[in-house]
Amino acid sequence: MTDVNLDQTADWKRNDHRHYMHPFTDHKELGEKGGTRVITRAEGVYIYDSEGQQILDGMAGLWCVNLGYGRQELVDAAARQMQELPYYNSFFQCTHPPAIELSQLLSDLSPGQFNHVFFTGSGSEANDTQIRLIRRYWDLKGQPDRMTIIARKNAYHGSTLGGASLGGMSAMHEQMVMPVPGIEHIEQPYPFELGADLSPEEFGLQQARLLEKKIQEIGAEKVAAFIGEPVQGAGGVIIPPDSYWPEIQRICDEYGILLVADEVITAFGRLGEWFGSTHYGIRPDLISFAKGVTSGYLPLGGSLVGDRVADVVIASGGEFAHGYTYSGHPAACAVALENLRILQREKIVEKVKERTAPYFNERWAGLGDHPLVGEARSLGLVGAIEIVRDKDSRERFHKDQGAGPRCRDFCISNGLVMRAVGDTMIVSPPLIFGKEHIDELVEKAWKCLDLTQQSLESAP
Ligand code: PXG
Repeated sequence: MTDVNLDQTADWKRNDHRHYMHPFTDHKELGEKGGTRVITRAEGVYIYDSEGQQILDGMAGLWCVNLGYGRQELVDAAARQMQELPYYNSFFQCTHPPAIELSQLLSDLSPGQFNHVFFTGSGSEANDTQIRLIRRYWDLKGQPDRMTIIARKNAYHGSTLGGASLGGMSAMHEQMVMPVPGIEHIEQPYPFELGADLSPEEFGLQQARLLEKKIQEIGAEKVAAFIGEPVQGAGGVIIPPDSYWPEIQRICDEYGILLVADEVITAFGRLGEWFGSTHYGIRPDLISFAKGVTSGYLPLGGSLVGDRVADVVIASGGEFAHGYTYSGHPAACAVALENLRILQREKIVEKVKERTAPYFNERWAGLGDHPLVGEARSLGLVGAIEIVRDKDSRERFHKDQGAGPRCRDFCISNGLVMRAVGDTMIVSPPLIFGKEHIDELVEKAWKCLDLTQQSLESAP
């Protein structure tokens, strides 16, 4: 049990407010609302704050702590590696065992066309790497005019200049003086928001064909690649209809453009497969990964480079002028190796597919009966609920009423982390969730929806 020291907590909060600039945070508003919650420790699927509250982590940290907290093997792997070789680079004709072994294991675990890995420190850097690889590929192919990368609105591909430019977050674009040129966005496959009365099958095809339309508009000879998350995570767990991805694959094949799957969230078991691409039956040329590769214990990301690209970028010779100090960091690679071996040894991906996800999907769907819920959707171990004023018309609450943020605040004060994306509530629990955790998650979510409804009625 954490020692509860309220003076220390007040001190932390004060200094946090004074000195610590948080990611994606309105500090003025945060200060007015009483500041941050100080998380001091975690165990299994629970986090604990400095005031002694136990909170069920429905988000696996930030979509990453897939094995849960407190896995001693991961701690030992990091400590052993730090003792032996805490750092060395892979530039200048050097390498080291953890990076070699991890690239070999990732090649074994990924679909057959992947035999090379480029390591980065994060998902954003992984997507920046994809931009560099795509441009290098088309240059070497003698088609340098293939410059445009097509991405989607409301996609999240990171916060570096490249990642944010690929992403389709308008709030981020508004703050960017210089987005990377040559990136175009098409509308997303979001059935609840945009599907109107089309069948899921029809809507999926319609949204995929926006890619074809865009390619024709730009001119196929100028299009380099399409990038998408198999399931959009930060955008609100947007699960495309089954017809969507096969049609995207058909279009990429027909026009010869590269397909990039951003699997920063969906890789390593999240959708019940090692890669989300496998769930949707697509054959990407490049895959971005991060987060779950180390269960978040140390930062690591990368690009899986498919043979189509590797055969050109590597085999043509010449230097690929790209790399980071921490590309293939030994301690991060050692943790990733141990993390992936645990997933293999304990058959966690198989368990998610056969047991955990089916139970989660069934219980989560039950939230659709709540009067405030317009839709409860899930796939594998990601889920979303849409808060609405009217179930039939899907009418939303007024933005100023902040229905989603209210619900999120009720959740955390009732011991549950559930994120709000506008009025869409989302979860992505650790893959080690048991039935009892799913029951606790769903029961707390229902209770907090009740509290949200009461509060919207009493103070709209
Ligand atoms: N691609 C995807 C699909 C992601 O979800 C990134 C790239 C960038 O990864 P890094 O490691 O650079 O953060 C992400 C990250 C949220 C939230 O609010 C989601 C992410 C990051 C921060 C916040 O859900 N995803």
